[in-house]
Amino acid sequence: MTDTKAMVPSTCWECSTRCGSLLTVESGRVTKILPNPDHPASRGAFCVKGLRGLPELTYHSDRLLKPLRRRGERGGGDWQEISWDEALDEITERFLETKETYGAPALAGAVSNAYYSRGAVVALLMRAFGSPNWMINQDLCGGCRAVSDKVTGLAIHNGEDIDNTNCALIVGRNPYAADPVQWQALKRAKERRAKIVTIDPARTPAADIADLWLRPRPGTDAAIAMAMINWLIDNDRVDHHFIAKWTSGFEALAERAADYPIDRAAEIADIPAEDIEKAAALYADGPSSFVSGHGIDAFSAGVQTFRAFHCLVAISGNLDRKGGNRRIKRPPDFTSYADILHKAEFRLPLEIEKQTIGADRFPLWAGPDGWQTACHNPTVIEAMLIGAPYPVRALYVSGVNIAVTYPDTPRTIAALKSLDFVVGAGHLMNPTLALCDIVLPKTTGLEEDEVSLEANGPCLSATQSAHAPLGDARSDFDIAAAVVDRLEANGYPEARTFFPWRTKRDFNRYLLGGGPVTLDSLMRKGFASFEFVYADFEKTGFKTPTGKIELYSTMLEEQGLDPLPAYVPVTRDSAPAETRSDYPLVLLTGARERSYHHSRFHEQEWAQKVSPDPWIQIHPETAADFGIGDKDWVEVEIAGGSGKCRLCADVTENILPGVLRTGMGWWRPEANAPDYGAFEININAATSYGGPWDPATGAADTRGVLCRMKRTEKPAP
Ligand SMILES: Nc1nc2c(c(=O)[nH]1)N[C@H]1C(S)=C(S)[C@@H](COP(=O)(O)OP(=O)(O)OC[C@H]3O[C@@H](n4cnc5c(=O)[nH]c(N)nc54)[C@H](O)[C@@H]3O)O[C@H]1N2
Ligand SMILES: Nc1nc2c(c(=O)[nH]1)N[C@H]1C(S)=C(S)[C@@H](COP(=O)(O)OP(=O)(O)OC[C@H]3O[C@@H](n4cnc5c(=O)[nH]c(N)nc54)[C@H](O)[C@@H]3O)O[C@H]1N2
Ligand code: SF4
Ligand SMILES: [Mo]
Repeated sequence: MTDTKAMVPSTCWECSTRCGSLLTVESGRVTKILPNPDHPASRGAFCVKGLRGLPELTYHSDRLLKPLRRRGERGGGDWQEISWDEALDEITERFLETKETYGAPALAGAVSNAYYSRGAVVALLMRAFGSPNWMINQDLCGGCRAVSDKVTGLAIHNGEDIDNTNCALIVGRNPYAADPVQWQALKRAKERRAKIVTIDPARTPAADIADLWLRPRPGTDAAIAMAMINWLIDNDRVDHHFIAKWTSGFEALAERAADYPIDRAAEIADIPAEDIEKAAALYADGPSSFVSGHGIDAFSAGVQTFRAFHCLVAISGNLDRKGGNRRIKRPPDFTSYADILHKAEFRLPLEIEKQTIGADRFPLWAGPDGWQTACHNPTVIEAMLIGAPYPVRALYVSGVNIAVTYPDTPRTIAALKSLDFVVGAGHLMNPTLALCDIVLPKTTGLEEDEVSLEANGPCLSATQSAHAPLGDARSDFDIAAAVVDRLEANGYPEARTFFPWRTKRDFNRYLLGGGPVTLDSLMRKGFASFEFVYADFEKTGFKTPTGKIELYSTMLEEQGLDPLPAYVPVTRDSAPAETRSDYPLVLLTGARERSYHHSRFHEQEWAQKVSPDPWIQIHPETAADFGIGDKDWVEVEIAGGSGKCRLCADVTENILPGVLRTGMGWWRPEANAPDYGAFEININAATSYGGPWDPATGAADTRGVLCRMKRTEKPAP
């Protein structure tokens, strides 16, 4: 432990923005966190979750500091402290028992966010047991854009070059709440008079700063993008040189886009035709940067929607151009967490990977050729409950609160309860950990080292431990490494293949490889810039079957899917008339708030003060129609959903009439275990995970769904 005062440069990892930080450490505690103005990606941007959320979580009086074993029935809340040896022995033994009885694929992992080490660590731990099954929450997050990006060949993940752009096209993104780095860059762009075009059914700060705000019917953005493509082609505003040299399928795209004259798109999206034309003209002036968000991802037409925008980026010549959308840059020899998942030396035999749940139906998403090789989550939940396509009987959960953040909470909780053995790693008791047999105490972002590649900047970042872990907390890496040691000792030497590193330091060194940045120099500064060039495809080409940007996607075609982008009519438009009259409203979920990160920080008093209740935005006309006043509580039900949720009305013109908009991730740490309000104020208690699913990713509709509401009482505290 450090006794004297020290300053540690680090990187906040409470969200994937990953802002550079400066930690003041006194007597073994972090006493102050400041933004690091020198960090090339975040440039001094920061948020309250990093400033207050992280230290208050780390030093919280209820923090989990010892491994726990359930006593009595699952979810009964009776826990016994045990040693790490007992916990790790039991986990290894019970997982091996399940493997013996049902086969290795009966073991599954669940984790969030593949841009942290824990994603790769959980996948490799499952592989060490011989199971290809692990769930990641990206089908609910950025999965549709990632698959569209991959099949089109762009590789632009988060590469918006806002500081050099003339026009930011913000679609389904609320950077004010979601990403302070992006928000600051947009404000700088505004100051130097770059144009801002925002497409969002809701009025957000990004709509307020926009030169042009398009307010479409939810889920209709693809029609707008197709009309913009058509306008660019008709008005000869495309980049002919780029198209001829670097793309395939332009003629076919042009023909398809001709189906979307501006008037037709305006009608589909219910916005003025001249606004689409203005948007196309502003974007065509360029260089333009497409700033996309979750508002057009995570729904059953997410891939096609992104395909339309991605083709727009390509034909306008904005790919990897200064001020456009930069491709992912990396230092030589660097291995990312996603690379590890695909590297030959860490793979299971093909016939086993083919058994990954969901690989048969969504091969671009799940299994050996899938974007991250993970499972199709709703099908895994189903397998837990009904034993088909085969039984899944044991689960390792780390860094994801699935009882709150997966759609259809009642079904997720039933699935967790049905399992033979569940282990979870985390920081505080929550509705998911409450249903575990063993709970493991996890280190926080102040107690662990991590290396990450930042698309912004671009640069490498280092998170570093400011002090030794509190109590007996351990990192995800150390937990997995200790289980792999036990597997090896128990006669499974092959387990080591998937986890060759003994310490996280070895692992971090492995990521940096023989490149120009050493771990010591990275840690000393907290970040490292590296050289990069724009238009790198001139040297490398594109990683698609044709080696070109595939406006016409051969990978989608091979799967029997539409190789050209299109507007796929929103699911609700084809619902039976009876359903539409029973559920007359449209619901958007997932609006971000600055004080919470999904289900995180709800235990903290400051956050509860900033945002005490889960809100739902309702237009004044809609509120009047339903007899609902501001701050009334309403009960919401979703067509095809399996439950209800209570939310507090925010009557506001910021949302369209007939559309309701709410957040997600609500529970109350102070409420009764094991549910902690997960059935009451959590929108996922009302959503469905059961499809329709995006045909490429299997993503379910988390927005744009039919719902109904009525006045209700405030839930008891
Ligand atoms: N403070 C905070 N920051 C976060 C998070 C958090 O929980 N808290 N979560 C992080 C994570 S994991 C993610 S994925 C990001 C998500 O952050 P964003 O990408 O910004 O996504 P959302 O807030 O879900 O939605 C953005 C906007 O899309 C709009 N929208 C909804 N439906 C449609 C539609 O059909 N068309 C269009 N054009 N717009 C639509 C919504 O009204 C909303 O304003 O935020 C990250 N940052
Ligand atoms: N209806 C609806 N559902 C949604 C969304 C929506 O918009 N609408 N958004 C979706 C999106 S975009 C996302 S990203 C998901 C988010 O879903 P989750 O990832 O489940 O969200 P968090 O609340 O951030 O939960 C993370 C959990 O991991 C723990 N944790 C944090 N860091 C670590 C770590 O380093 N190691 C370990 N072991 N644990 C850690 C935290 O304590 C917390 O309990 O939710 C999705 N669900
Ligand atoms: S935006 Fe906030 S929570 Fe996310 S990395 Fe930056 S400081 Fe941390
Ligand atoms: Mo997300």
